[in-house]
Amino acid sequence: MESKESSLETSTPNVSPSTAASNAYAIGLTQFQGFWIPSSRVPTSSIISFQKYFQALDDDIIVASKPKAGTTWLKALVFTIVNRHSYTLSNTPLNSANPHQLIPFFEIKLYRENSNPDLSKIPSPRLFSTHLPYPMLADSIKHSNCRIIYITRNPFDIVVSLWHFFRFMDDWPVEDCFEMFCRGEEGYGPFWDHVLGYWNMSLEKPSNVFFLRYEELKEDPVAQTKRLAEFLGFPFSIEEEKTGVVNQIVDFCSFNNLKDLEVNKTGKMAETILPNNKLFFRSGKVGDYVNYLTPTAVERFNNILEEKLSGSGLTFK
Ligand code: PAP
Repeated sequence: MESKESSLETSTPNVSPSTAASNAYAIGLTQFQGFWIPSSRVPTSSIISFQKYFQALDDDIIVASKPKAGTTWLKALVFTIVNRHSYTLSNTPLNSANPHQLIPFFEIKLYRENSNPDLSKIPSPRLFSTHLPYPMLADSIKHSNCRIIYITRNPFDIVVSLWHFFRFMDDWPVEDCFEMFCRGEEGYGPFWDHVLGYWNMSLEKPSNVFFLRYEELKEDPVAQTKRLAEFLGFPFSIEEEKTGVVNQIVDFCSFNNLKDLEVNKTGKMAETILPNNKLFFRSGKVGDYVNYLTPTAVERFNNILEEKLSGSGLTFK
Protein backbone atom coordinates (compact mmCIF):
# COMPACT_ATOMS: atom_id res chain seq x y z
CA MET A 1 0.00 0.00 0.00
CA GLU A 2 1.50 3.34 -1.00
CA SER A 3 1.12 6.02 1.59
CA LYS A 4 4.70 7.18 1.72
CA GLU A 5 4.98 10.94 2.24
CA SER A 6 7.79 13.15 1.07
CA SER A 7 9.64 15.12 3.68
CA LEU A 8 8.73 18.66 2.65
CA GLU A 9 6.71 19.27 5.77
CA THR A 10 7.26 17.94 9.23
CA SER A 11 4.22 15.73 9.47
CA THR A 12 0.98 14.78 7.75
CA PRO A 13 -0.95 13.28 10.65
CA ASN A 14 -4.26 12.77 8.86
CA VAL A 15 -2.96 10.39 6.20
CA SER A 16 -4.23 6.85 5.90
CA PRO A 17 -4.03 4.35 3.04
CA SER A 18 -6.97 2.99 1.10
CA THR A 19 -8.38 -0.42 1.88
CA ALA A 20 -9.95 -0.58 -1.56
CA ALA A 21 -7.05 -2.02 -3.48
CA SER A 22 -8.56 -3.83 -6.45
CA ASN A 23 -6.18 -2.56 -9.12
CA ALA A 24 -3.11 -0.42 -9.55
CA TYR A 25 -5.24 2.73 -9.51
CA ALA A 26 -6.89 1.90 -6.20
CA ILE A 27 -3.65 0.84 -4.57
CA GLY A 28 -2.25 4.35 -4.86
CA LEU A 29 -5.03 6.05 -2.90
CA THR A 30 -4.37 7.75 0.41
CA GLN A 31 -6.81 9.55 2.68
CA PHE A 32 -5.61 13.08 3.23
CA GLN A 33 -7.41 16.11 4.66
CA GLY A 34 -10.72 14.28 4.36
CA PHE A 35 -10.38 13.18 0.71
CA TRP A 36 -8.84 10.24 -1.18
CA ILE A 37 -5.73 11.35 -3.02
CA PRO A 38 -3.98 9.25 -5.70
CA SER A 39 -0.74 9.77 -3.82
CA SER A 40 1.38 7.50 -5.99
CA ARG A 41 1.04 10.16 -8.70
CA VAL A 42 0.16 13.16 -6.55
CA PRO A 43 2.36 13.15 -3.45
CA THR A 44 0.61 14.88 -0.57
CA SER A 45 3.77 16.96 -0.19
CA SER A 46 2.93 18.72 -3.46
CA ILE A 47 -0.52 19.57 -2.09
CA ILE A 48 1.02 20.94 1.08
CA SER A 49 3.48 23.06 -0.94
CA PHE A 50 0.66 24.39 -3.07
CA GLN A 51 -1.37 25.27 0.01
CA LYS A 52 1.60 26.93 1.63
CA TYR A 53 3.23 28.82 -1.23
CA PHE A 54 0.70 29.58 -3.96
CA GLN A 55 -0.16 33.27 -4.08
CA ALA A 56 -3.29 33.89 -6.11
CA LEU A 57 -3.72 37.03 -8.20
CA ASP A 58 -7.13 38.58 -8.68
CA ASP A 59 -7.12 37.87 -12.40
CA ASP A 60 -6.04 34.23 -12.13
CA ILE A 61 -8.33 31.68 -13.74
CA ILE A 62 -8.56 28.18 -12.31
CA VAL A 63 -10.19 25.20 -14.02
CA ALA A 64 -11.37 22.78 -11.32
CA SER A 65 -12.90 19.35 -11.71
CA LYS A 66 -12.98 15.81 -10.60
CA PRO A 67 -11.14 13.54 -13.08
CA LYS A 68 -13.23 12.53 -16.10
CA ALA A 69 -15.80 15.29 -15.69
CA GLY A 70 -14.75 17.17 -18.84
CA THR A 71 -11.49 18.83 -17.74
CA THR A 72 -9.69 18.49 -21.09
CA TRP A 73 -12.61 19.98 -22.99
CA LEU A 74 -13.04 22.86 -20.55
CA LYS A 75 -9.32 23.64 -20.66
CA ALA A 76 -9.42 23.84 -24.46
CA LEU A 77 -12.39 26.21 -24.31
CA VAL A 78 -10.93 28.43 -21.58
CA PHE A 79 -7.55 28.64 -23.29
CA THR A 80 -9.14 29.53 -26.63
CA ILE A 81 -11.56 32.10 -25.20
CA VAL A 82 -8.90 33.89 -23.19
CA ASN A 83 -6.22 33.85 -25.91
CA ARG A 84 -8.39 34.46 -28.97
CA HIS A 85 -6.86 37.88 -29.64
CA SER A 86 -3.33 36.45 -29.52
CA TYR A 87 -3.84 33.31 -31.61
CA THR A 88 -6.01 32.32 -34.51
CA LEU A 89 -7.45 28.81 -34.55
CA SER A 90 -4.87 27.80 -37.10
CA ASN A 91 -1.91 28.91 -35.04
CA THR A 92 -3.19 28.24 -31.51
CA PRO A 93 -0.80 26.18 -29.36
CA LEU A 94 -3.68 23.72 -28.98
CA ASN A 95 -2.72 22.40 -32.40
CA SER A 96 0.53 21.08 -31.02
CA ALA A 97 -0.06 20.65 -27.28
CA ASN A 98 -2.62 18.76 -25.25
CA PRO A 99 -4.88 21.15 -23.24
CA HIS A 100 -3.32 19.79 -20.02
CA GLN A 101 0.06 21.14 -21.11
CA LEU A 102 -1.33 24.63 -21.61
CA ILE A 103 -3.26 24.84 -18.33
CA PRO A 104 -1.11 23.00 -15.80
CA PHE A 105 -2.34 21.31 -12.65
CA PHE A 106 -1.11 22.73 -9.35
CA GLU A 107 -0.80 19.37 -7.63
CA ILE A 108 0.05 17.07 -10.55
CA LYS A 109 2.54 19.33 -12.30
CA LEU A 110 3.61 22.68 -10.82
CA TYR A 111 4.05 21.86 -7.12
CA ARG A 112 5.01 18.29 -7.79
CA GLU A 113 8.01 19.30 -9.87
CA ASN A 114 9.06 22.15 -7.60
CA SER A 115 7.89 22.84 -4.06
CA ASN A 116 7.85 26.59 -4.68
CA PRO A 117 7.82 27.29 -8.43
CA ASP A 118 8.28 30.82 -9.74
CA LEU A 119 4.93 31.59 -11.35
CA SER A 120 5.48 35.34 -11.51
CA LYS A 121 6.59 35.38 -15.15
CA ILE A 122 3.42 33.76 -16.46
CA PRO A 123 1.51 36.34 -18.52
CA SER A 124 -1.77 37.57 -17.15
CA PRO A 125 -4.31 36.14 -16.78
CA ARG A 126 -2.56 33.06 -15.49
CA LEU A 127 -4.41 29.83 -16.23
CA PHE A 128 -4.15 26.97 -13.76
CA SER A 129 -6.08 23.84 -12.97
CA THR A 130 -6.73 21.41 -10.18
CA HIS A 131 -8.55 18.22 -9.31
CA LEU A 132 -8.40 19.13 -5.63
CA PRO A 133 -11.64 19.72 -3.72
CA TYR A 134 -12.47 23.28 -2.67
CA PRO A 135 -11.46 22.90 1.01
CA MET A 136 -7.98 21.85 -0.11
CA LEU A 137 -7.30 24.93 -2.22
CA ALA A 138 -4.64 27.38 -1.07
CA ASP A 139 -6.09 30.03 1.24
CA SER A 140 -4.80 32.73 -1.07
CA ILE A 141 -7.28 31.53 -3.70
CA LYS A 142 -10.16 31.63 -1.25
CA HIS A 143 -9.24 35.16 -0.17
CA SER A 144 -8.56 36.55 -3.64
CA ASN A 145 -10.93 37.65 -6.34
CA CYS A 146 -9.72 35.05 -8.84
CA ARG A 147 -12.15 33.05 -10.92
CA ILE A 148 -12.77 29.33 -10.64
CA ILE A 149 -14.69 27.33 -13.23
CA TYR A 150 -15.81 23.97 -11.93
CA ILE A 151 -17.06 21.28 -14.28
CA THR A 152 -18.93 18.22 -13.12
CA ARG A 153 -20.71 15.37 -14.84
CA ASN A 154 -23.23 12.70 -14.04
CA PRO A 155 -21.25 10.37 -11.77
CA PHE A 156 -22.14 7.20 -13.68
CA ASP A 157 -20.42 8.46 -16.81
CA ILE A 158 -17.49 9.50 -14.62
CA VAL A 159 -17.24 5.97 -13.21
CA VAL A 160 -17.23 4.41 -16.66
CA SER A 161 -14.80 6.96 -18.08
CA LEU A 162 -12.41 6.50 -15.16
CA TRP A 163 -12.62 2.73 -15.39
CA HIS A 164 -11.74 2.80 -19.10
CA PHE A 165 -8.97 5.30 -18.51
CA PHE A 166 -7.12 3.15 -15.97
CA ARG A 167 -7.41 -0.05 -17.95
CA PHE A 168 -4.00 0.76 -19.38
CA MET A 169 -2.62 -0.25 -15.96
CA ASP A 170 -4.55 -3.49 -15.68
CA ASP A 171 -7.91 -4.79 -16.74
CA TRP A 172 -10.02 -4.32 -13.62
CA PRO A 173 -13.76 -4.98 -13.37
CA VAL A 174 -16.02 -1.95 -13.81
CA GLU A 175 -17.86 -3.14 -10.68
CA ASP A 176 -14.74 -2.48 -8.60
CA CYS A 177 -14.55 1.07 -9.85
CA PHE A 178 -18.24 1.53 -9.12
CA GLU A 179 -17.85 0.17 -5.58
CA MET A 180 -15.07 2.66 -4.90
CA PHE A 181 -17.44 5.48 -5.80
CA CYS A 182 -20.19 4.04 -3.59
CA ARG A 183 -17.77 4.01 -0.67
CA GLY A 184 -16.53 7.49 -1.58
CA GLU A 185 -13.03 6.07 -1.89
CA GLU A 186 -12.12 7.02 -5.45
CA GLY A 187 -9.37 9.49 -6.34
CA TYR A 188 -10.23 13.02 -5.09
CA GLY A 189 -13.46 11.52 -3.68
CA PRO A 190 -15.92 11.27 -2.16
CA PHE A 191 -17.68 12.50 -5.29
CA TRP A 192 -20.45 14.16 -3.26
CA ASP A 193 -18.10 16.13 -1.03
CA HIS A 194 -16.04 17.28 -4.02
CA VAL A 195 -19.02 18.52 -5.94
CA LEU A 196 -20.74 20.05 -2.92
CA GLY A 197 -17.69 22.12 -2.02
CA TYR A 198 -17.73 23.93 -5.36
CA TRP A 199 -21.53 23.98 -5.60
CA ASN A 200 -21.86 25.75 -2.28
CA MET A 201 -19.15 28.25 -3.19
CA SER A 202 -20.84 28.97 -6.53
CA LEU A 203 -23.96 29.92 -4.57
CA GLU A 204 -22.03 31.93 -2.03
CA LYS A 205 -19.65 33.70 -4.45
CA PRO A 206 -21.22 33.49 -7.93
CA SER A 207 -18.85 36.04 -9.42
CA ASN A 208 -15.86 33.91 -8.36
CA VAL A 209 -17.06 30.33 -8.82
CA PHE A 210 -18.83 29.17 -11.98
CA PHE A 211 -20.52 25.78 -11.81
CA LEU A 212 -20.91 23.93 -15.09
CA ARG A 213 -22.16 20.49 -16.06
CA TYR A 214 -20.66 18.41 -18.88
CA GLU A 215 -24.20 17.61 -20.05
CA GLU A 216 -25.15 21.32 -20.32
CA LEU A 217 -22.04 21.96 -22.35
CA LYS A 218 -22.91 19.07 -24.65
CA GLU A 219 -26.50 20.23 -25.02
CA ASP A 220 -25.78 23.83 -25.95
CA PRO A 221 -22.07 24.45 -26.32
CA VAL A 222 -22.54 27.85 -27.98
CA ALA A 223 -24.70 29.27 -25.17
CA GLN A 224 -22.43 27.81 -22.49
CA THR A 225 -19.30 29.11 -24.20
CA LYS A 226 -20.80 32.60 -24.22
CA ARG A 227 -21.66 32.33 -20.51
CA LEU A 228 -18.18 31.09 -19.82
CA ALA A 229 -16.58 33.98 -21.71
CA GLU A 230 -18.67 36.51 -19.79
CA PHE A 231 -17.80 34.96 -16.46
CA LEU A 232 -14.11 34.95 -17.37
CA GLY A 233 -14.22 38.66 -18.22
CA PHE A 234 -13.65 37.99 -21.95
CA PRO A 235 -17.17 38.40 -23.38
CA PHE A 236 -17.74 38.05 -27.10
CA SER A 237 -18.50 41.28 -28.92
CA ILE A 238 -21.57 41.60 -31.12
CA GLU A 239 -19.21 41.64 -34.10
CA GLU A 240 -17.62 38.36 -32.97
CA GLU A 241 -21.01 36.77 -32.52
CA LYS A 242 -22.11 37.96 -35.95
CA THR A 243 -19.01 36.65 -37.68
CA GLY A 244 -19.35 33.21 -36.10
CA VAL A 245 -16.37 33.34 -33.73
CA VAL A 246 -18.23 31.51 -30.97
CA ASN A 247 -19.23 28.67 -33.27
CA GLN A 248 -15.70 28.42 -34.61
CA ILE A 249 -14.32 28.09 -31.08
CA VAL A 250 -16.94 25.50 -30.17
CA ASP A 251 -16.13 23.49 -33.31
CA PHE A 252 -12.41 23.73 -32.72
CA CYS A 253 -12.77 22.47 -29.11
CA SER A 254 -15.24 19.73 -30.04
CA PHE A 255 -14.46 16.13 -29.26
CA ASN A 256 -14.08 15.19 -32.91
CA ASN A 257 -11.70 17.99 -33.74
CA LEU A 258 -9.46 17.69 -30.67
CA LYS A 259 -9.22 13.92 -30.82
CA ASP A 260 -8.03 14.03 -34.44
CA LEU A 261 -5.19 16.46 -33.82
CA GLU A 262 -1.89 14.65 -34.18
CA VAL A 263 -0.78 15.70 -30.69
CA ASN A 264 -3.84 14.03 -29.20
CA LYS A 265 -3.70 10.95 -31.45
CA THR A 266 -0.06 10.00 -31.07
CA GLY A 267 1.43 12.53 -28.62
CA LYS A 268 2.49 11.75 -25.06
CA MET A 269 3.19 14.07 -22.16
CA ALA A 270 6.65 13.35 -20.86
CA GLU A 271 5.79 14.04 -17.23
CA THR A 272 2.97 11.50 -16.93
CA ILE A 273 2.78 7.74 -16.65
CA LEU A 274 0.06 7.73 -19.29
CA PRO A 275 1.01 5.85 -22.46
CA ASN A 276 -0.48 8.55 -24.73
CA ASN A 277 -2.78 11.56 -24.99
CA LYS A 278 -5.37 9.49 -26.85
CA LEU A 279 -6.63 8.26 -23.48
CA PHE A 280 -8.19 11.68 -22.84
CA PHE A 281 -10.52 11.21 -25.82
CA ARG A 282 -12.60 8.03 -25.63
CA SER A 283 -16.22 8.50 -26.75
CA GLY A 284 -17.29 11.90 -25.38
CA LYS A 285 -20.93 10.86 -24.97
CA VAL A 286 -23.61 11.48 -22.39
CA GLY A 287 -25.21 8.39 -20.85
CA ASP A 288 -22.71 5.79 -22.04
CA TYR A 289 -22.90 4.26 -18.54
CA VAL A 290 -26.07 2.34 -19.46
CA ASN A 291 -23.83 0.00 -21.45
CA TYR A 292 -21.76 -0.86 -18.35
CA LEU A 293 -23.76 -0.43 -15.15
CA THR A 294 -26.89 -2.36 -14.20
CA PRO A 295 -30.11 -0.49 -13.30
CA THR A 296 -29.75 -1.92 -9.77
CA ALA A 297 -26.29 -0.45 -9.40
CA VAL A 298 -27.49 2.89 -10.69
CA GLU A 299 -30.39 2.92 -8.26
CA ARG A 300 -28.09 2.08 -5.39
CA PHE A 301 -25.73 4.96 -6.09
CA ASN A 302 -28.66 7.30 -6.74
CA ASN A 303 -29.94 6.54 -3.24
CA ILE A 304 -26.54 7.29 -1.73
CA LEU A 305 -26.31 10.52 -3.70
CA GLU A 306 -29.80 11.62 -2.76
CA GLU A 307 -28.92 11.29 0.88
CA LYS A 308 -25.52 12.98 0.57
CA LEU A 309 -26.80 15.90 -1.50
CA SER A 310 -30.02 16.32 0.43
CA GLY A 311 -30.83 19.93 1.24
CA SER A 312 -28.11 21.31 -1.03
CA GLY A 313 -30.32 22.06 -4.04
CA LEU A 314 -27.86 20.14 -6.21
CA THR A 315 -29.24 17.32 -8.32
CA PHE A 316 -28.03 15.05 -11.12
CA LYS A 317 -30.34 13.77 -13.83
P1 PAP B 1 -9.04 14.14 -17.01
O1 PAP B 1 -9.65 14.55 -15.73
O2 PAP B 1 -8.19 12.92 -16.91
O3 PAP B 1 -8.39 15.27 -17.71
P2 PAP B 1 -11.40 14.63 -18.43
O4 PAP B 1 -10.94 15.44 -19.57
O5 PAP B 1 -12.03 15.34 -17.29
O6 PAP B 1 -10.25 13.69 -17.93
O7 PAP B 1 -12.47 13.59 -18.93
C1 PAP B 1 -12.29 12.78 -20.04
C2 PAP B 1 -13.66 12.57 -20.65
O8 PAP B 1 -14.01 13.75 -21.40
C3 PAP B 1 -13.69 11.42 -21.60
O9 PAP B 1 -15.02 10.94 -21.53
P3 PAP B 1 -15.45 9.44 -21.97
O10 PAP B 1 -14.49 8.50 -21.35
O11 PAP B 1 -16.83 9.27 -21.45
O12 PAP B 1 -15.40 9.46 -23.46
C4 PAP B 1 -13.40 12.11 -22.92
O13 PAP B 1 -13.78 11.37 -24.04
C5 PAP B 1 -14.23 13.37 -22.76
N1 PAP B 1 -13.78 14.46 -23.62
C6 PAP B 1 -12.50 14.86 -23.88
N2 PAP B 1 -12.51 15.91 -24.71
C7 PAP B 1 -13.81 16.18 -24.99
C8 PAP B 1 -14.46 17.16 -25.82
N3 PAP B 1 -13.77 18.04 -26.52
N4 PAP B 1 -15.79 17.14 -25.86
C9 PAP B 1 -16.52 16.23 -25.15
N5 PAP B 1 -15.96 15.29 -24.36
C10 PAP B 1 -14.62 15.27 -24.29
